[in-house]
Amino acid sequence: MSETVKLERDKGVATLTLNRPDALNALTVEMKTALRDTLKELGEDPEVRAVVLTGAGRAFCAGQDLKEHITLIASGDPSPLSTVEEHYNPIVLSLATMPKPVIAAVNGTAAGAGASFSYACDFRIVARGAKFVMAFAKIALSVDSGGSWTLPRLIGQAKATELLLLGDPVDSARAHELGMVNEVIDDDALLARATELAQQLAAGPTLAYASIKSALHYSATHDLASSLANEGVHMTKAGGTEDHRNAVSAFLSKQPPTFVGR
Ligand code: T3D
Repeated sequence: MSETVKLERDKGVATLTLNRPDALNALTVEMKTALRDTLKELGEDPEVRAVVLTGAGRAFCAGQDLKEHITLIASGDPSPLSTVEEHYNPIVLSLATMPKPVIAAVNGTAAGAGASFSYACDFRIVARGAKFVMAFAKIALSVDSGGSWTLPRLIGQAKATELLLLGDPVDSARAHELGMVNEVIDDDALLARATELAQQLAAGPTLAYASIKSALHYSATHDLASSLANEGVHMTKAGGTEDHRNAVSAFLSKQPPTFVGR
């Protein structure tokens, strides 16, 4: 795999580290391709039951690598025109719809598509020194990587509009107040906390988590009646799992449940 994305596995937890620290983990074609393909593999791997996404060095991810971007545009290469479709969209869909929990361990600045990646994850555990910058309009771009969908759902339309139009940095304390992030942690304890949460989730009912994620996504764009029907489908599926049967038996015999992810 490309050196620009590091993958480590420990029991059920896969940790992906964006690894171009000198460029604040800005996204090149090589890195976007590696991230897209690795996320797909992790989604399909039953041994992986939780994923952590983080960045090497002082940033989480500065979004599109603008040096590569401008070089490609200047050379007449058409690939910048298709990168949203080819890279950003599949990456975000993998993060958001992965059938297992995904945690963004936001270790530092998250800008542009880098910020949007974190919004697509199920949890954002954030270093005290981190900040979010919706940098798109500052360089006369629109918004991508799902920021127009996820951000208003996290903080409401008015604040999302403000962040996207003004592009001012939001520090970790403000992000927590706004409801953008789940936890703010001292910088040097961030990865340990994100890993602890990932291990807890990896020991959980993976198929039930996948169903809950899917039901939440469905209900975001459907009415109550359709969402109720969809919940019924998921409940039937979850009710048929080994984890459900074992957890109910454990509850009735006053024992802690053990989840095998099936
Ligand atoms: O075609 C398409 O659809 C394109 C898709 C685009 C999706 C996007 O993500 S658009 C948004 C792209 N990202 C940005 O506009 C963010 C640009 N960066 C910044 O605003 C700031 O650098 C940060 C807020 C991220 C961090 O600020 P600070 O003060 O901590 O660091 P710095 O000094 O600005 O940057 C340090 C180095 O990283 C510097 O390099 P140097 O001068 O030391 O050689 C800087 O150029 C480099 N860097 C930062 N961001 C990027 C970058 N290099 C390439 N691309 C970047 N995005």
